[in-house]
Amino acid sequence: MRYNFNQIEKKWQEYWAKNQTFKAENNSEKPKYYVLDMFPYPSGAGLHVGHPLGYIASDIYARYKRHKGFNVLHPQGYDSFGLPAEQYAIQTGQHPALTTEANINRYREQLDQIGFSFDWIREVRTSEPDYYKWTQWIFIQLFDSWYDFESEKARPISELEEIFAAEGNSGVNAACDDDVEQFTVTQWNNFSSEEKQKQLLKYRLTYLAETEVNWCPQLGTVLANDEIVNGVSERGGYPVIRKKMTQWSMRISAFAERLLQGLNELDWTESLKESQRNWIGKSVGALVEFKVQGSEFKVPVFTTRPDTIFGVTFMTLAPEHELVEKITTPEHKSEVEAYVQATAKRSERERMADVKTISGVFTGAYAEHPFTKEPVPIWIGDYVLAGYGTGAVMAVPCGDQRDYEFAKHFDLPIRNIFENVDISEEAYSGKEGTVIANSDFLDGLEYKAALQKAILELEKIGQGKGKTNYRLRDAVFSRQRYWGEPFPVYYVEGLPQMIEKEHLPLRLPEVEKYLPTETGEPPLGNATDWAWDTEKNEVVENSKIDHKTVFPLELNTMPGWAGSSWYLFRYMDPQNEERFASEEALEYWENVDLYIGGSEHATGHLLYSRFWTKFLKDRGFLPVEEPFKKLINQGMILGTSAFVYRLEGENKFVSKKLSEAHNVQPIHADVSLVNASDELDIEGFKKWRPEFADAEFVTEDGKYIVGREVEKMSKSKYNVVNPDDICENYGADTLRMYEMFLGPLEQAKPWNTAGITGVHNFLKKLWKLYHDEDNKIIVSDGKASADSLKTLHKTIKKVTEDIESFSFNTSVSTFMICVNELSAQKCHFREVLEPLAILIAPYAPHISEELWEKLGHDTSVTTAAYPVYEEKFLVESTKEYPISFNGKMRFTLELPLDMSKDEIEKTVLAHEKTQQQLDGRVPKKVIVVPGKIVNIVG
Ligand code: ANZ
Repeated sequence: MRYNFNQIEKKWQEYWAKNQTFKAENNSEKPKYYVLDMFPYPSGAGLHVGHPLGYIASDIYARYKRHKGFNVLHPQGYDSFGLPAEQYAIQTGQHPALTTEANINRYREQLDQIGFSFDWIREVRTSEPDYYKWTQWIFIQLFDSWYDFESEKARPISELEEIFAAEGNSGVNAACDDDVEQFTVTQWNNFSSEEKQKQLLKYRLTYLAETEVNWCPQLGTVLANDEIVNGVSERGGYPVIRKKMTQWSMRISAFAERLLQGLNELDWTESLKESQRNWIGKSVGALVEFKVQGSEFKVPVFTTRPDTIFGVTFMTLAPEHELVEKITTPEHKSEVEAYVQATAKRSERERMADVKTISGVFTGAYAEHPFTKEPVPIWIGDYVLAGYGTGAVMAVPCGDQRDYEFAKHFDLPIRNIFENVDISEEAYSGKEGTVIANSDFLDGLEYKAALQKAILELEKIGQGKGKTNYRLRDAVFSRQRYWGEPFPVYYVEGLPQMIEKEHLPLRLPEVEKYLPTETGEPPLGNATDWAWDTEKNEVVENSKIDHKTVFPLELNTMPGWAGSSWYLFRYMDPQNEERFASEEALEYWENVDLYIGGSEHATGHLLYSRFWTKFLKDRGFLPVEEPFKKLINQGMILGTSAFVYRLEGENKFVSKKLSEAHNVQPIHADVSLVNASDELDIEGFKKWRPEFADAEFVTEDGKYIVGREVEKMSKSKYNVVNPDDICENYGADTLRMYEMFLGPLEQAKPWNTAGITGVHNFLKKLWKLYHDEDNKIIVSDGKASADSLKTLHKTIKKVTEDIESFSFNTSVSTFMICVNELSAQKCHFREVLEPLAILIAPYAPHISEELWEKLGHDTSVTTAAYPVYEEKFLVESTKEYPISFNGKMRFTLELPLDMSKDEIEKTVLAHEKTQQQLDGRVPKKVIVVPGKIVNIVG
């Protein structure tokens, strides 16, 4: 074989590892550039060809930036805590650390084969104690902080204590729990230390609270909103119910406005920014207070439409609203209780998604309209969500569709207060109009003016004020799992205490079983040594717990997103034992310049890491406010599944054509058992699964033809293509270029192994340009032709533009055209082939290293400067003149563009073809337009 890719690729992979070619320096004269991939969860299945797509794109860019003179940081690691390893441990009893380690080793082998330019010295693993020590440390910092809306930043909790001791809490504008009560300086000073701790917990950025959570019984854990899809768990598809539990939460809602504003500075796609904006869900409106008739109670509601206050004909509370129990009249009690119980079974998502079912009950109580003082019946209904706004609405059937449907259904009054809104129309919801409600202050006002005026009047009577609301909820941070970061927390009298920094990491204990305990405690409840000795500052046996010096430790662990929220900073200085990263490293690298990963992280990981970054910046631990400056989502690579057709109830398969005439059940066949002409390897298929060993096959012309369908690439669909096989058969350089060639990076595209030979042949052709028939290098030092220089420079121009705009698929085709042209020109000149080897190095790094070495270099091609495009090679120096006789074009003639008029005339007349045309006649006139035409008359 002339182009021996297996040998070449192995050689250079070893060279890069040995020479630490991709080691990034933490200070350098060069400008810095940080390219990051979303690090993988090392699953047992290994990588398929869909996984490396984004890694290849970022690797091309990282390599390109090195050629361009940047000090590039391009690290890789593993998000190695998580559910699958734990579930495997439950099934097999194998420690998750062992399976994780084995999976990581497999991933590493696969990644190494593809020739990535990762700086492996900086590898991080979120499940390693020297990493999670800092995740625990960040948790402690959050516990030690509160959010001040005045200065719009997180501040140390000690400063809040000082404020309380100096002026009480009435002047504090902080993010806090809803049930905070006001206290004076004297009251604060008289609080016991326990009471003080309880008060502070209501302000801390991570806090313990009884919250309504998404509980998944089958998984035995709480899930975050973004871990639930269509009402079931994203992982496993199990039902999720709502349940009250004491949980650690993160006060991310304090950062809502900054998370929203920060988006404006980011170079992310609009669609991604939009999904974060929706998730944050800012609404500007008012808080209006309704008094409950005949009681002390008040119902606050959040509305975006205070202008509709005169259209209120009833109120609706969420069934979970705390007032429901208190205001329901005895006659309605049993009906209300039954309804509350029934709705508890439905998840919030389900309730939001369901716009058809109308259900609710009357509480028997009435509120008083703030202006008209008329009685307003109070209902409960599950279209009102407990977790949004105040969990109660002022219902306006003329302005809100759901209120309208509810009123219709229960025959409640509907009052149109708008001059120009027709509520008999189907979709009038959200329409704005001039108010005509017999109100002395709103009538005649248009929407905006009415809105402002209503708030003003509500403020006057002390029953309302302007309010901005966010849909973003605080994030539940506890999981009832084993394989996650332990909280650095022990409990004294039920109150959480932090373990001091110098005693971290708090290591995950050994347990017998990875399941919850018999009493329903999380798996850490199975550990026999899980108590904190505050004198020795170490973990001791549970039997030593005396609640004097030895205390119980927290049994929950942190969620999957803890470790991934800050990993980008650890890569900057991964071995640091004193700090999560040194100040110098953080100052130098700042944040990620280019981040590539899947779009499924739009609202989870990407929002949480922005939150932690802002927090760490506020507390002076980071110099930047945002983690990822530019972000690209790679599209999914789809698999081409293969189907065989089993006759209903029989162990007999019919070929594709015959399948239409029968009652068949399509079954996935492994794509490795099918050739490029869709023919099934019947014997292989029989061996593949024991139940098919005796199956019969009805063929077409002796062949069993499978059906094909494009689906998500996944192990369960037997359509995965293994990158190892591609590397073995065609080489990593072919794999890299082919993955890019498939189509635009951000689009979904099907994998088709048959297409790979085209790219492979291209690389062989590239090899041939540099070699003779005997596989000897034939590059010479002479002068290349103008054509070859033109080919080279137009390639430099196009490929550079393409890389800069992340259009990698079009660069691959540009390379193909370039190599075709140079081959046709028989160009073997160093002047052209040397720059070409550098140009292609980011895409096909192994072959270009080999060619570079053969060209006589003793340093890696990665150190070579990127070729510079020169316009002059593209400028035409000659012109193909059409030569006409009496206006008729007869032939063309190539002449230099700088020839004078006279010279052109002489040259044309002297040409033999002109002589032939004239056939002895003397032309009357010769018209020459330089750079355009020559016309001979006569
Ligand atoms: C009266 C009104 C009149 C409303 C009108 C709308 C139109 P966004 O924009 O999503 O913030 N709402 C408030 N809290 C709710 C809850 N917990 N569950 C369900 N709906 C709730 O929507 C705010 C609007 O949604 C509020 O304004 C309230 O209905 C409703 F012509 O109040 B509105």
